[in-house]
Amino acid sequence: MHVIDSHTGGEPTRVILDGAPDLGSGPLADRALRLATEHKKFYRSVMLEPRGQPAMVGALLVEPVDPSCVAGVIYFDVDAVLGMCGHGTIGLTVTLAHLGRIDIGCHKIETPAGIVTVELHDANTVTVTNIESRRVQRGVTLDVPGYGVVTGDVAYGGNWFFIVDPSPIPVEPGNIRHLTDMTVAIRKASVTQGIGGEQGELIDHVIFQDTSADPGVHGRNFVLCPDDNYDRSPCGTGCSARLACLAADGQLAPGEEIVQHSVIGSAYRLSYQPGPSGGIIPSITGQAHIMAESKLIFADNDPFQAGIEF
Ligand code: PYC
Repeated sequence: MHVIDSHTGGEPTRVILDGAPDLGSGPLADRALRLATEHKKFYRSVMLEPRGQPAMVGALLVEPVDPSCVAGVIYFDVDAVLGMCGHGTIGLTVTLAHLGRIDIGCHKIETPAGIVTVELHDANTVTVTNIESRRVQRGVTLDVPGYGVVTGDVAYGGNWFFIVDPSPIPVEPGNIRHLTDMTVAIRKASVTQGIGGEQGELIDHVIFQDTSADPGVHGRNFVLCPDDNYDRSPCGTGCSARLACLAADGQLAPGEEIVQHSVIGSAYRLSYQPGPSGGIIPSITGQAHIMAESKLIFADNDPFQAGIEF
């Protein structure tokens, strides 16, 4: 299996070029469901140690349905198949350029959540124009065992987010263990208390939004992903969901740009335009760097052929 690894603001993406199971040729959402239900062992083996690393997101290249797209892609982490992935799309775009498959300029990429547009500015810098994003519930209270009542918004940005602003814990690297424990407890409470998307979709990510002392920086976030790892980048789909909340609250005007930092200090530039269905169309600009071009080997006599499971 040939893969190319990149990182977007520290958050790794592994683009799978070959060697994956055949998912057929229907809509990407159907192919993503097939990956989630029939090929869990496959995608876990690519993400788990020793071949993968914590927080890594896989990007499986597939044939797009829409021929105007340069690629189709299905994203996943070790525990879930994702609707969309912002940092992964920045990493994928830089990888496609590295492979010589795209040039500087605008291109379309098909994902299970819909078609997104990417603009490659230079070898590392990409703007993703995401699918329409929206806030679906404001000021939802959750009773979180061990932590008490927590209030947040439910919003969609290609994945489902519970966003707590202001963060109850300062968003800084020294607090990552504490931030992880509390956000995991919040996600579990959202499931047991039936809080999710309009169609009962599960909250798969939790965001704590903090202020930033850095001049010109709007804020610093901590984003919990489905695999209980935190996003090293500011999370493209999470920033989309958060932009939808800022827009709904009248706190950011269309076209106004802000800089969002992650807990480790990597940056995205963000803005939005009004969407056709009452939500917003987010733009996320960030940078990715290629780290490795590798061939993964899954030898039959390898005791950890399927990865380290416990
Ligand atoms: O950037 O959208 C994102 C993302 C989702 C999970 C990890 N990163």
